[in-house]
Amino acid sequence: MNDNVIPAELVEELRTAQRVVVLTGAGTSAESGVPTFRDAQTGLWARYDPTELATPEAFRRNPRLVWEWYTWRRELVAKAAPNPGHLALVQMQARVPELTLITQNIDGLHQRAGSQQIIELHGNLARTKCADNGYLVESWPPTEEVPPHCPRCGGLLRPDVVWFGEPLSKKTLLQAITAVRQCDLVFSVGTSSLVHPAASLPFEALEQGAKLVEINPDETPLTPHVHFVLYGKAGEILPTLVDLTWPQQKR
Ligand code: BV8
Repeated sequence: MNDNVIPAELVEELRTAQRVVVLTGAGTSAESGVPTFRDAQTGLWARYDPTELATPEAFRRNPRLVWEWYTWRRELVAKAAPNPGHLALVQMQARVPELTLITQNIDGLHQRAGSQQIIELHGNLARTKCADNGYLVESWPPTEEVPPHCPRCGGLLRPDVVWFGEPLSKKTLLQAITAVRQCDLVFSVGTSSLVHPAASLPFEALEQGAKLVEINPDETPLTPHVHFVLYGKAGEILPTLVDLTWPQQKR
């Protein structure tokens, strides 16, 4: 990753920023070996479209299939490790006065990397909740049933994630909107910027004068609106950006 891809102007913006927001998508976890939504699902799940499976309708129609899909993803994530992109965001958060990390990812890799002040827009696949009452369920008796049943009410258990067609938690969304409305600099990293309301957050920041940076190997609907586009992988660009901005503290 050569340094000239990162403009000195951006380094200066980051060095002087008071409030930074980073919005991440599946591309941030790609270098940890976690397939993105847009990658063809690997192996067993190749024939399913994630936007079909990640819905209440799919769960109603075939709760076993949906539950097994999340079990497969949970096991895949358990074997994955945070990559240099996740770790660079931890370094960035240690050096800017305030950094809010808004993630669309449900893999918990930002937490495992050590990031703080994380807003999980779409939940976390490590958490399980009752499909009928919505409360979190930490454990349940061993069972052959797939999905297992809620120990309190007997309803089905489901992952604590936001499916397509489901509203985000109002509190979570308000936290994210507040953060983008008060920041100087927003990074949109590894997201196709297609899924709403997450995809509208950078535009909220733009409206109040924040500078926008996109880090992605490809163009997205956000690209025409950003101040800096860094074409490439998060796991390469973010560490380079951090080292360029705070060279004296090279890792
Ligand atoms: C809601 C959890 C309302 C589950 C997820 C038309 C217009 C606007 C909105 C809609 C519309 N039609 C329907 C909607 C609503 C819908 C939506 O936005 N649909 C899209 C498809 C158009 N949104 C919803 O349904 C949301 N809810 O609107 O509710 C409501 C209100 C009241 C009452 C009832 C309802 C809920 C959306 C949340 C869905 N859940 N995840 C799970 O994960 O199983 S979304 C899921 O998909 C992810 O969380 C993420 O948000 C999205 C995938 O996007 P990305 O993260 O961007 O990943 P993707 O694979 O797409 O792209 C990867 C990118 O990384 C690429 O750009 C690639 O180039 C790049 N990349 C690859 N490698 C790297 C890299 N970048 C950097 N480094 C690399 N190495």
